[in-house]
Amino acid sequence: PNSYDVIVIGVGGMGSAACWHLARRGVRVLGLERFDIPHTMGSSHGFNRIIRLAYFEDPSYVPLLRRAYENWRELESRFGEQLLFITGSVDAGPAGSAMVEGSLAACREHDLPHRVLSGTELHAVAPGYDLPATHQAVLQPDGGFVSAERAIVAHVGLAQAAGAEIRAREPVLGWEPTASGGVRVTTERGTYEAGRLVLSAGAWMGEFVPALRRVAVPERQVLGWFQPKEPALFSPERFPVFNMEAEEGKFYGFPVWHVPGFKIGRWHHLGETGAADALSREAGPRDEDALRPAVRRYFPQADGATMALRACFFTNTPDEHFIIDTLPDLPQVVVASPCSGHGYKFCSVVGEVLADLATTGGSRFALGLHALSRFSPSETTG
Ligand code: PYC
Repeated sequence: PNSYDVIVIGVGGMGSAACWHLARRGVRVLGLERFDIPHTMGSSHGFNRIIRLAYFEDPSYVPLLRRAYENWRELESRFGEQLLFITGSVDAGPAGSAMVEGSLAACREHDLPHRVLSGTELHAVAPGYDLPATHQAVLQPDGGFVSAERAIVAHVGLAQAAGAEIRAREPVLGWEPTASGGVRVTTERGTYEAGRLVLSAGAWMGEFVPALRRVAVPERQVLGWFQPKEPALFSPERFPVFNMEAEEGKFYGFPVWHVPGFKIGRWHHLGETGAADALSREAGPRDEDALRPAVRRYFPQADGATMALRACFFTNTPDEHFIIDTLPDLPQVVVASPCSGHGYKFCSVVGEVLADLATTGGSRFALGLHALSRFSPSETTG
């Protein structure tokens, strides 16, 4: 009793996917979640998250992305509900900007279909956009969004059907390695043992691994939804998801879906970092002020009444690449902090990678970009 092959701490986007990929292999898995499943306290709420193939952050994400698309498709067919919505994606900014150049580099290196449009040309194709004529936009047809909250429900439901035990509202108090090379996890309700531990605790990562406190830093983020004057211009059929660099900051956004508003966020919003439980989850006029000028200038047809505002978390590494690794002296502990604001789309493949690391110690994907060894000792010590 109370003994498993793998315990997963944190059943959000990544943890739920890990539970499914472990359970489907016949692994005895326990998933522990401190909040509800799904919940609105972490990094996966607000209905949807962008997925895109022309990865401006680094072309080496593209193989992981290709597998992520395959796994999302498999998940939605097993779950019986559409989870992946293809709208095309736009990466825009002044010619020569990092986003445009990075997106083009990924397209060239991986031979991705794409078009490069001026702001005026983009407006002709997608009239919800009103970018300056001098801006460039890389339009890639495979981009879109994932139904993020429903995908957690899908992963958990399939994991349970395959035998996983998932416990919500059970905060973990701590974990320790055992003499036999496994782990012991203590919660508010009991003590459990397992051969392996997967830590996918999002913004609470540093509380479970103090060495990660400086390389997995929670940041408050706010999403806003604004009523379009002409909603048809912002429908998923006519409005590709976007990331853009502008004078006012870096923004990202979505067509109207599940809320009667065009959805927009600003990367690193107001720069508020701190411990997860200390960051406010309220959202108000200051947050709207950070978003409204970009709506007015670049999406004037969406500059209507505020429909909703929601705070959530990024968990940032210094280079904004992920952490997917085992702990240096504890190979039985897999740590996953694949966020830095752009991780959700990868849940379907990261769950598989975490299951590989927990069962075989390796992965068929090149994970060097996401290794803990890239941080200097001063970043990962007390
Ligand atoms: O991955 O496109 C993305 C994204 C934008 C903002 C946060 N994540």
